Amino acid sequence: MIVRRLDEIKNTAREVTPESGNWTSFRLLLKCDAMGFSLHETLVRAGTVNRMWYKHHLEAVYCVSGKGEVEDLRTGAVYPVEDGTLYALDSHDLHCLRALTDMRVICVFNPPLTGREVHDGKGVYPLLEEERN
Ligand code: 9YT
Repeated sequence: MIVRRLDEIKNTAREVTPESGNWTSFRLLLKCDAMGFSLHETLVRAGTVNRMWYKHHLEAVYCVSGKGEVEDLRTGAVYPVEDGTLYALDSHDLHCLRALTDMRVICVFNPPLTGREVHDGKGVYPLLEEERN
């Protein structure tokens, strides 16, 4: 059994902030944990606009605090996101998450992230095979 607390992974390699500073993600479960998915708590900072396209991954995002909106960039549909809202990118949807306040979201990725992925210019994470702890 794996038991892990957020405060144990703060300031470790499992805490990731991109160069933009738009968000910080705490990777509670990664590929190396061999669960078949990764699970993250992500703080998305107020006022940020985050265009993402997970070409290689499915992602589910469950908001537990804050307010924002997610736009499906294919259809133009905009959905409010707040405590209790889930969105699932079941079609590798190109999307944009706008945070109106600081938001805490719980994210699940399949296949799991290794923890070393960095968004490219299109907001895509590459598919990485190697792991690190
Ligand atoms: C929903 C969101 O903020 N995605 C960007 C970061 C992602 N949650 C991650 O890499 O953990």
